[in-house]
Amino acid sequence: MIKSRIREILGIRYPIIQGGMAWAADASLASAVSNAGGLGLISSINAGTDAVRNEIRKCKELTDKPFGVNIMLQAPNAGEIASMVIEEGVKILTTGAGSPAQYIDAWKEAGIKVIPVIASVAMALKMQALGVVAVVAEGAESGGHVGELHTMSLIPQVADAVDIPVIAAGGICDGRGAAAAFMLGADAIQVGTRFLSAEECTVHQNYKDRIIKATDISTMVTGKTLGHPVRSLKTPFSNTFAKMEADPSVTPEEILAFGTGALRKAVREGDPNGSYMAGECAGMVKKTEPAKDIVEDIIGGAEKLLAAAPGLLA
Ligand code: TUI
Repeated sequence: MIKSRIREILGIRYPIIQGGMAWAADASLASAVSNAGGLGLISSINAGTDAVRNEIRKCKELTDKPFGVNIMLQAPNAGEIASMVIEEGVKILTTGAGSPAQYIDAWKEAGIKVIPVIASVAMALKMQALGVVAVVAEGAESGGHVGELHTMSLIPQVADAVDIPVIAAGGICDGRGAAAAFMLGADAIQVGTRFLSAEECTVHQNYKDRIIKATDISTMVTGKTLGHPVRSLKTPFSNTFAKMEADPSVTPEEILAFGTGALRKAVREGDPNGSYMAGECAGMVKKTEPAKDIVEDIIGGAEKLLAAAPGLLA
């Protein structure tokens, strides 16, 4: 068993949380991960606030284990979601793509444990000062919206800077990545991309097929010129997006309009012209399997490697 403060804080068996992936992380996936002993998360990015509310209610029926909600702070309905999770009695929140400072007092008053996703030491320190229970430090290997630092250098710097537990994210897909994250000072890991291939994940089959076919060089980052870098699979959509960004005659508004709705089209419809967000480790995802097998493979693999670590010494 891996020692971890996070297991006790969140009431979970294994120190693994599932990424709150926009449009993809719903009650089906979150309850499967929670039932497997990790922490499942429901994304706030869905067909509106009431759709997210429904997913929370469904999840309560599908598991009696702890689960949480991820709030994407740049979404137009973030404020509405922030109140709705209190009404629904959600106990654990992760937040992404910004600072949750304006909501923290209300959430703490409601007894909610808040875990912001951060991408720098400065942001980790700000969040610790707000009284959050942990941070997810997310390296730029991740899929979706990314920061600048990568996991290998981000995790130890954040772990040195804060006293609260650090959950490592970005590029972690199997027992080797998990073991490495614990060695870097993490208390737990967050995994996104591999769970996209889970049997219980409701993304379109085309999305799963693209992840399973991906190789090491299948992802790219677009959106830097817009101040919103996003890692996704290389597709005609992402190539066109990159070309538009490089063309001075194309305005940011035109690029944004081109990108609007592209993730939903990929996740829900399998549209070849959609945005297939995925992390660098997509190339390591080889098959569809139950979420329970994914959790056990990652944690079991890490335990074996950590137990065998003295064997690495001469
Ligand atoms: O939020 C994510 N990843 C996401 S959100 C998302 S939704 C989307 N939909 C359509 C187009 C684009 C995105 C897809 N993937 N990860 C968490 C994360 N948060 N990564 C980095 C950060 C972050 C960055 C800056 C957190 C805080 C921060 O602070 C800035 C500041 O100082 O306020």
